[in-house]
Amino acid sequence: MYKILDEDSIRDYVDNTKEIRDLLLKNDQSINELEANEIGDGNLNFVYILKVGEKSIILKQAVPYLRCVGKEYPLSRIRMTFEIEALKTEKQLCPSFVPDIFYSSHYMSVVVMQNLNQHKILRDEMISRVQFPLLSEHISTFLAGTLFYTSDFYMDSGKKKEHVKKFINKELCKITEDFIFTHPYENNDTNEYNPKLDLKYVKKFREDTEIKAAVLEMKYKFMTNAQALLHGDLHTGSIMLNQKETYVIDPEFAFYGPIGFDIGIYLANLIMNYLSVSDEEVKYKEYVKVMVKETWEKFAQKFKNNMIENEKKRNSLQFEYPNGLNDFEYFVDKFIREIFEDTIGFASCEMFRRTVGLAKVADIVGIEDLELRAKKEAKILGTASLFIKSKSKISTIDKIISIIEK
Ligand code: SR1
Ligand code: MG
Repeated sequence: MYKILDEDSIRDYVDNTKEIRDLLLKNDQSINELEANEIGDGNLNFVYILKVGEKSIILKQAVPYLRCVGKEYPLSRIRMTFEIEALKTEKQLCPSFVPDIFYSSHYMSVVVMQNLNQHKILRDEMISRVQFPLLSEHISTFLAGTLFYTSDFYMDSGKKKEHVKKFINKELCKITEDFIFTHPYENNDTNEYNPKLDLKYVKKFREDTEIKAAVLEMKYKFMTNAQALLHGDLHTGSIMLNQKETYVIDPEFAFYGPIGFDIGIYLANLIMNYLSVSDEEVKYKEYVKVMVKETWEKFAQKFKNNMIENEKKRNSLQFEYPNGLNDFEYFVDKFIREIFEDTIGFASCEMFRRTVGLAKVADIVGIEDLELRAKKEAKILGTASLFIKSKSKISTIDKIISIIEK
């Protein structure tokens, strides 16, 4: 039977669940040796570190409500099933970027996994201005791998459709539809504003027909374009890393959606960090710009390589072209161009919602001087407006960089 765990009751649960007990305790060891601490700081779930001596693991449990709002916002626990299934799929495709999963229980909405205690959350590290030279190499491999190998370009047509069905993640998609693509563009009780942010900036994008139409276009793509299995919430709080390794965690929002969504969310979070930093921090700002550029360019190159190599081996989607692989390459370049435009569109929506919506980013809300924070927020709104209005005309990542520099 399902039961919400806490730091006390988790002891009994571990003692009675052999698979978990065996990970931490020898037969003759008492459960009293177990230390359990809740460390979750996310919006949805509870996360415990379970420790016995030198051994430690992470146990994550979904509760039947949205943690950041409270019990008055019910949310079914099925999200943990999506997280477990997404972790398993991602682990198969990109083993070095996904934590080891030791145990999972759908009925307890629990997953037990590797404790990444040698790694830190990317967002916190960016706020502390720590640089990771390997990050764009790692994230671009993860993105190109998960997004290509779960798409129709690689999967058997029937199996891909089965996969789409398996990942119909209705409730969490609805959260994204509401909190990224709807509420921030209207007067809604869930929106939250910095009191020092001049509401003329909010009014400006809310009353701009071109922006509203473009946001609607992105929302519709999010709802209908089942291109690949997405992580679904790839912000910098969903990445843990050190100087050698990078892990992508928390895929409870996973579903089949548009490829540009994951890339756009990630780049938007890098860009918001960039815009939060003062102009004096020249070297750090240079590093973030390089990350934005490299992530896109490496992703595009790796995705293209995956497409071409696959095309050489088999013919799932393809047919005979007059000029062989050259024609296929023309198609691939055009397709990647479309992903780029979507990436810009989704990045803009993430920047709008993290500024005026319910869920904020610590890079910005951590700025204690509210006047200064408001200046940064106005900049984010202005940049997002420019991005979304000109997404069809921005043809290179260098143009994105030159916009954020200004
Ligand atoms: C209302 S839940 C807010 C956000 O938390 C998650 O991390 C997702 O980003 C979601 O939109
Ligand atoms: Mg999360």
